[in-house]
Amino acid sequence: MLIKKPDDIKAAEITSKETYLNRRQFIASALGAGAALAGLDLADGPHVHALEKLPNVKKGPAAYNTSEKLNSLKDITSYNNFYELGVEKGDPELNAKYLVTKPWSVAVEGEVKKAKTFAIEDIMKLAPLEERIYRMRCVEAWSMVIPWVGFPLSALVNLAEPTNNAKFIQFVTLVDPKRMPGQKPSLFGNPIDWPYVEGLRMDEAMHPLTLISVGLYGEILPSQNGAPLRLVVPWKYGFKSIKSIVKVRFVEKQPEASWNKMQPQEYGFYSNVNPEVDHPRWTQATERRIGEFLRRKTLPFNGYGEHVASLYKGMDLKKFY
Ligand SMILES: Nc1nc2c(c(=O)[nH]1)N[C@H]1C(S)=C(S)[C@@H](COP(=O)(O)O)O[C@H]1N2
Ligand SMILES: [Mo]
Repeated sequence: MLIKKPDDIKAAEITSKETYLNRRQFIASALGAGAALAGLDLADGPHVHALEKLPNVKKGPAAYNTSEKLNSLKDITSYNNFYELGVEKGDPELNAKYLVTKPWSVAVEGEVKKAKTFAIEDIMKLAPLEERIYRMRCVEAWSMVIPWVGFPLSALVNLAEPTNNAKFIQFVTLVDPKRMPGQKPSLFGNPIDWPYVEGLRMDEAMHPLTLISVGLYGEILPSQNGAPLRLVVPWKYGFKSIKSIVKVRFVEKQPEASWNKMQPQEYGFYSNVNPEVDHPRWTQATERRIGEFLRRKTLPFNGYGEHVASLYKGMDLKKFY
């Protein structure tokens, strides 16, 4: 059986994340040193970004933009998962200032006819920027509505001219402990085997809902949200939407993806939002929209089923979770 119920899980199988957090909290409170021990800069206070407005952003297709109430900029930039900037939800905002994103380049490589390294400035001009208002659903059962700015990943793929061998794309995040203090060697061990990597099947990558995002709320992407560019795949759990990308690698075989590699029985490669497949340790049938009190029902494919369900026709989504 692939999906285990909570009582089937042995202590040894509890995620590295949970062990890491418990150990960290234990040591921190035992020594009374708090976050300083983890090398995080809590004393400094949140970093206020001098964000830059993005010019010429057009509205995305109405069929894709949800009309649900947006989460506030504050919610979107202060409650984050970004382990490179720390493992607590508030850490990425506090450590955002370290993530300097100029200069930045992205290598497009592997099974393509036009391998090329792009400067971020050129990526920004690769395709017209659109506002895409998407529901985002984290595997930890919280969700937000975010007005992304970006362009379909397909624009980058088409430019690269994949060969017939290109069946998947792997994405790779920056490794640089100076700019990503969560990557510094620590007493508590590593929450993730850096770099953070993720992958999509080629048809998922080409789907018009799949974005390269370079901004939100009309401005350049704040560091804590994955500056200067990140993936956005709204029908999948949030961890597929990899941040601060430096490499886009076209490959023949299903590539490694960080959470899937660490805990394959908890996190599948596909990771489509599915209220019928519970996480072994909690339900995925409901979720908490950040800013709301009552839980909502989680929708299949996070509500994007009419657009994406056909990609998985004939696949057993309980097996390929
Ligand atoms: N490189 C990298 N990308 C990442 C993560 C991470 O830790 N490192 N966390 C993921 C998870 S679990 C989620 S839910 C989303 C959160 O994106 P947001 O903070 O912009 O809402 O980013 C994803 N991308
Ligand atoms: Mo997540």
